[in-house]
Amino acid sequence: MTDVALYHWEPNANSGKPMLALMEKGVAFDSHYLDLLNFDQHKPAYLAVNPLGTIPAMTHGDRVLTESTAIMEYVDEAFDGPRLMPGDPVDQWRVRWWMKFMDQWLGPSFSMIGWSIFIGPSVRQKDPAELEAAIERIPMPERRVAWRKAIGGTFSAEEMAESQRRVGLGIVFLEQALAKREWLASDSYSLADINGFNLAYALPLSQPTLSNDTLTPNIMRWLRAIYARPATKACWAMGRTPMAKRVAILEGKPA
Ligand SMILES: N[C@@H](CCC(=O)N[C@@H](CS)C(=O)NCC(=O)O)C(=O)O
Repeated sequence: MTDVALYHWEPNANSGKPMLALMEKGVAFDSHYLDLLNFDQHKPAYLAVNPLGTIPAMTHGDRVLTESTAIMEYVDEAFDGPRLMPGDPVDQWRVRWWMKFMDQWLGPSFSMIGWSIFIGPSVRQKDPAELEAAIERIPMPERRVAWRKAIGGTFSAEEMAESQRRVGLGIVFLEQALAKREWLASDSYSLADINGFNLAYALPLSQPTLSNDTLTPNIMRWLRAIYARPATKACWAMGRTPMAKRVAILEGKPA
């Protein structure tokens, strides 16, 4: 019996953050898989949980919690299990620095590339009238814009180039930080690592010329170490799409 329910899509980006935090803490939860490619997140049953129609959302008893990073912090505070926020104030600052950097600056760029190469091509063959009706049901205007661009393949060359530039710079920042310490923000595994893994787990596949064993050995070491954790393995085993299955690249031995 659990009074925790998580509404999520794949172990990836925002959905994967609370999934992995809950699993690291050993918190049992009822998993409600929403198929983002089938627009489940805009259907009345889910809008009753999160009227914004974005995933993830978590319920704990009668509390409804949204925003993936804030949910992770709640999970760490509200439940027993290994601490995912370090105790030292400077380490805490570094965890929050990375999470802000990833959520506000780097994550949206990974997301634009993912929506352009995976989400759009995965749905655009559906009936155009059905797609238009599905888009009209999206509560947030900015999400309607993202869906239209993904389906139409109309992210501009400038915005795609800017996203690629940010991803390239993010890889440099990650490699520099991971050359200094074992984990991203402190000497212990933390929410920053969970956040980062959700963005970066497929880097050696998605950005092979920028991230590989030769150019970014510390990122590769870090990704493999996170994927070797039992909670990560169990979490990514919940993936249903080819996107989450890309994590298998981390099973290979270093070159
Ligand atoms: N800032 C929010 C963003 C949530 C969000 O936009 N999630 C995406 C999936 S990663 C989503 O729900 N997209 C569905 C849609 O736009 O229809 C969070 O971190 O939870």
